Amino acid sequence: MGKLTARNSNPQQQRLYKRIGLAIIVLFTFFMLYNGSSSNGTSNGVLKQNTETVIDSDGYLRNKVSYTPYKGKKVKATFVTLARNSDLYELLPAIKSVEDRFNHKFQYDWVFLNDVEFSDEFKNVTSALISGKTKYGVIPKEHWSFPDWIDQDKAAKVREEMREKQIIYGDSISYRHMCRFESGFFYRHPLMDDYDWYWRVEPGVKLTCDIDYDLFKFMEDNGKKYAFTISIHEYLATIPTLWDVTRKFMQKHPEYLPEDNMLDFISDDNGLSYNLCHFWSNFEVASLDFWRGPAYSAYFDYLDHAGGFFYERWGDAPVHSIGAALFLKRDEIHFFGDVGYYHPPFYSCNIDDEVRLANKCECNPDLDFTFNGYSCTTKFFTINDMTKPNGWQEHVNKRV
Ligand SMILES: Nc1nc2c(ncn2[C@@H]2O[C@H](COP(=O)(O)OP(=O)(O)OP(=O)(O)O)[C@@H](O)[C@H]2O)c(=O)[nH]1
Ligand SMILES: *[C@@H]1O[C@H](CO)[C@@H](O)[C@H](O)[C@H]1NC(C)=O
Ligand SMILES: [Mg+2]
Repeated sequence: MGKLTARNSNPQQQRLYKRIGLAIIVLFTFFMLYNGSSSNGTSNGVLKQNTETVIDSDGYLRNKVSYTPYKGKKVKATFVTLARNSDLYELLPAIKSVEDRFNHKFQYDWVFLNDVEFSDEFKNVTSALISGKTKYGVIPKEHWSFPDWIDQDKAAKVREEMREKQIIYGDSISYRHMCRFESGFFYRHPLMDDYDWYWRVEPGVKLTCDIDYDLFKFMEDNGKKYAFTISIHEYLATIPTLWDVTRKFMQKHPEYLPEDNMLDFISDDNGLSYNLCHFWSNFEVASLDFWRGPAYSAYFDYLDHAGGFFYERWGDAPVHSIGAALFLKRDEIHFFGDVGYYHPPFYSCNIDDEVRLANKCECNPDLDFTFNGYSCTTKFFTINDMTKPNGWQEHVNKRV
């Protein structure tokens, strides 16, 4: 009897009890540390990865990756990808890099949109990689077709001329529907109604650095509405009258332009002409409510009726960029210089060694496009009084 209490046990047993006590304390401490680090989601060393079978939004049972649930505060945000079924195997590495570098820590949803039904294979395979909920939507016909005010013969003639001039995608009908959809409709799709923020992802892109903080929450917490990684000059041949139409809109609706807008990013002569600078819209983290708001809605409508999506080849990148530069306040536009990003053929790769090593980047800083002469991000730094990193001049003439 009495043998099980420390008081009247022998020294050997007392040592054993001490060890058990110590082990309990160590285990408890470890448990608390584990909980602490997983609740801010930034310590991926302790994230548990499993697969689970879930009933997806279309009622199918699917295998899905699942991680230790993120317990920090999230915002209403989603990834969004417009894609064809045939884009699947170019898209998967892009999704995987976004999941591995960012999303497995935060587990945001992913919306897929297509002008036709996604295949079962597309849904099965993408779902298996994505840590958040996956949703698949078909685009309504009105958002992917010629509006009735467009003269189809005139549009066909333009495509033929552009084919002869070898203007990239100049002869394509589907590319025009895509640009019009991305300009004015993706944020109105019913599947996007659940969200305030989106991050656009395209086939063939890659994240080349770890992102250990929540980019969406950063936007909300810092009053940002539009963020980019790469900017560039547009081909003038695709948008000959876009600026004329934009100027007419500005004259009609001066009330939509805030005092402290970023006109100086898109015009070097106070609005007389467009300098062709635009944010490369294949990467965007932005506010859906900005596009849904009165200023941009009226602007898109005005452009759509002018017909340039079909009579020229207006891209969603210059359209979004002009909208953001005119209707947002200067400090609502953000450059994510710490997000390593690649869309063929350009990289955004921070030239500061410290940033790249801290974020475990895999990109070659020699290939960074940010300060290349054909980029507009140098201008973005200058007009916003931002300090350029040491060595930026060496990149101006680098081949990319
Ligand atoms: N559903 C659907 N998606 C499309 C279609 N055309 C393009 N997309 C998608 O729209 C986005 C932009 O198309 P891209 O072909 O990448 O256009 P881009 O980035 O200007 O050109 P690239 O340099 O070829 O990448 C991608 O996410 C495509 O998957 C289409 O006809 N149908
Ligand atoms: C997709 O998954 C469903 C449900 O698990 C399965 O029935 C179907 O055969 C799969 N289809 C393809 C093409 O992989
Ligand atoms: Mg692309």
